[in-house]
Amino acid sequence: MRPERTPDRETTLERLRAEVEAALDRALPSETTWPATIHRAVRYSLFAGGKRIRPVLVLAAGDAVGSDPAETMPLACAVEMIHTYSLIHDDLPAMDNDDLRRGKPTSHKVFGEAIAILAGDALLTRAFHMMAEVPVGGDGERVRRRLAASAVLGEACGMAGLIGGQVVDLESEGRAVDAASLERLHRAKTGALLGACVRGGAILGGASEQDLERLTRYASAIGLAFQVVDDLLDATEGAERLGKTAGKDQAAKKATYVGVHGLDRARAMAAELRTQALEAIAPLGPRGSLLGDLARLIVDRHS
Ligand code: GRG
Repeated sequence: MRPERTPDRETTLERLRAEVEAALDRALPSETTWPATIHRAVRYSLFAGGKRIRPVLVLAAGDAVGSDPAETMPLACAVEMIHTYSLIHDDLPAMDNDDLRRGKPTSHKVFGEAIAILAGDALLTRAFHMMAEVPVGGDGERVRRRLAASAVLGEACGMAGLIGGQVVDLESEGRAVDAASLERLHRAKTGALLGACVRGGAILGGASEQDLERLTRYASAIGLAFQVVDDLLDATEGAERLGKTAGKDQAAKKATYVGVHGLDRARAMAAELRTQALEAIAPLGPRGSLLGDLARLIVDRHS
């Protein structure tokens, strides 16, 4: 089913994306700043044309709880930096060894492995630096929320989340994986960071306990749906549309939803997760409309 999105909502998502682009640009030194190589490498990957789903999720979660975007933008930038670092490192020869990302040669192909590793490290470091940039003597409640959101982010990209998922993903190559292990792997590798976008955005926006619980259920569903759809796209779309090597999962004997459940079942699971996400935020009414659009976008996307 095609997503139902009104021109107004399309425009809102486009506007949020543009605001994220501008904030990311402001958050980083120019390419001529010393030492220029690292700034060129960081900017090369960060501005290579990512869809910006994660930062827009942060802003949408804040919007759902009535937050000013200025409160959630530092986290929006931080998650995109962390996501980009994970892609740069994932593409390295020691990991997935890929030549193409976001439609361009991968970082190590352009800058060499050492600088690609450092570009990833720089993005990860700048992400937490941004979260810590609260004016000294500033409002205590804002500091408390920043700390809480930073803890959520740290957990999501740490050993129980992104890193742990990547370790299990590497260890699973060429091995039979059962459905429960596959779900756990996907929830860690992909779902944890997406979950941190939603929960972190809500925390920065001052969500009530009840809204936070609803948004956590939403995040759990879209986090898994994102990777199920990624597996489907890898199996069904070409490299031109994806901007990365297609069919890689099967070639590398990766543990995927398509491999374990088959195409039809994987499609049905993605649709079911979209329904679960929409049900979780239904009590928010119009406040949750952007998050609803994003859930549809995540499941119905083609790249
Ligand atoms: C190296 C610590 C470390 C982790 C790597 C990101 C990752 C974990 C692996 C990359 C391969 C993969 C399938 C990751 C799952 C997350 C995912 C689907 C990334 C692609 O996200 P999109 O589609 O990409 O949002 P853009 O380029 O649009 O931002």
